[in-house]
Amino acid sequence: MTQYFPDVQKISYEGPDSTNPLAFKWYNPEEVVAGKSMREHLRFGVAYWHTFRGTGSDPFGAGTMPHPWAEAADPVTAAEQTVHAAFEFFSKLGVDFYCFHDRDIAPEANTLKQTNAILDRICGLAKQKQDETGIGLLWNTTNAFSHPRFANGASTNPDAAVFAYAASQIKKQLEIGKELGAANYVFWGGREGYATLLNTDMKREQEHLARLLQMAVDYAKKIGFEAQFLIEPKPKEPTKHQYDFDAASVISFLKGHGLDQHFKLNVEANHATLAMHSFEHDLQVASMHGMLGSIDANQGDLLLGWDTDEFPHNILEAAMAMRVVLAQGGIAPGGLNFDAKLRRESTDLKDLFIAHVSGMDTFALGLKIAAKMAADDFPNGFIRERYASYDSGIGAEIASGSADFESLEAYTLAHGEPVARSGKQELLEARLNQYLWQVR
Ligand code: XLS
Ligand code: CA
Ligand code: CA
Repeated sequence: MTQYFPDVQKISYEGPDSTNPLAFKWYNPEEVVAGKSMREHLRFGVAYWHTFRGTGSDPFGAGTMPHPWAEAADPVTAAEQTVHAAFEFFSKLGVDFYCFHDRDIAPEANTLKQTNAILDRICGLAKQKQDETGIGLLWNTTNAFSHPRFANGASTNPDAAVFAYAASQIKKQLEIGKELGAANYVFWGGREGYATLLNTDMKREQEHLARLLQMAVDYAKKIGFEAQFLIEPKPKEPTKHQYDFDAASVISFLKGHGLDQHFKLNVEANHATLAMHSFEHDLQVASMHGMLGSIDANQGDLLLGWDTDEFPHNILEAAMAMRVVLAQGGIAPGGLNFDAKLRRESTDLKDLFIAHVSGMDTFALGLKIAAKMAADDFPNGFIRERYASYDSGIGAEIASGSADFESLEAYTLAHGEPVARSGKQELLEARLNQYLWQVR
């Protein structure tokens, strides 16, 4: 069998002092942190589209990256070779999961029927590799945005025939997800949004989006596909106004259409920052509604206003993310998918491994920091204390709903001016830095 990465052996854990770029410094899969192995906490996944199909092309130039698996006379053979390369990569890296869109794993043919036949063939091979390696599908999803037919959206397209096409594609991907035992299924908005109200009936488009989601729920039930459904928010790109703007707007959309019990969220770091939120903010919004289902672990560039999908290396951001995950008791059946791509200038095949190793180490270290903070009740103890006035007396009456304007006025007249209490932000930031530098 051809090896696509002959110079890379299975990545092993060498510990924080290692200088080997192809070894883990922090990610030690069986090491137990806060009662569970790192592998169980982190559930890392590799994104098929960036890692095996992303060539480094940008609007100013062609691809820069060698992809030996894509060299074949016909696209179906290339797709088969890519499955082999992908599973070699997953096994050597030591991840337990991967994610794909229908159109990354198999090429599109002239008709939907032919395309589905190719998809079945390639996914049959993927299933065989899953069974051989024990590597599972964290989620699959549908690409209803790249083909020109989706230029004006998929389920929000003004043309019902395009809605029907997108629905047919999603139907097939739900069947594939069932076949491959996907743990989750993702709906990312693609081109579900608009550029100008001069040509857009926003209310109608959003109603159609809700119809599509309901049909997907119904069909999954019908075929017995039990994956967790996830919606992935993003505020802009490719459209100016994406309908799934951020966690808060997706949750209110789902609740408004009676769909919230069927969906959770797949929160991506770079999408949160494009929405002018911190990553931890959008995670917390999803989590506090019981709807944080999975994470696209990447990083944006705060100086660039687009979705740069960089590999995560910001330890502070990873620690704050893992704090939210630990507080809700874990991320399963979701996981941490590296929706991240190499910079165009990173042109060695080995860079793919180096980038994933660094991302996995970043989140493993983030997990350890977050676990240490949780064990010390930091900053949770401070936060609880800050709101303690609502635990008894007048505060408990407000929280339980038994207070009203008259009783609160009587309280204020009797007690006078509230005593100022410091929010202690600088103290907390200084302590946080101690955690970042002291964990081992
Ligand atoms: C694009 C999204 C996309 C989803 C899956 O910005 O991140 O890749 O994760 O369709
Ligand atoms: Ca992205
Ligand atoms: Ca994503």
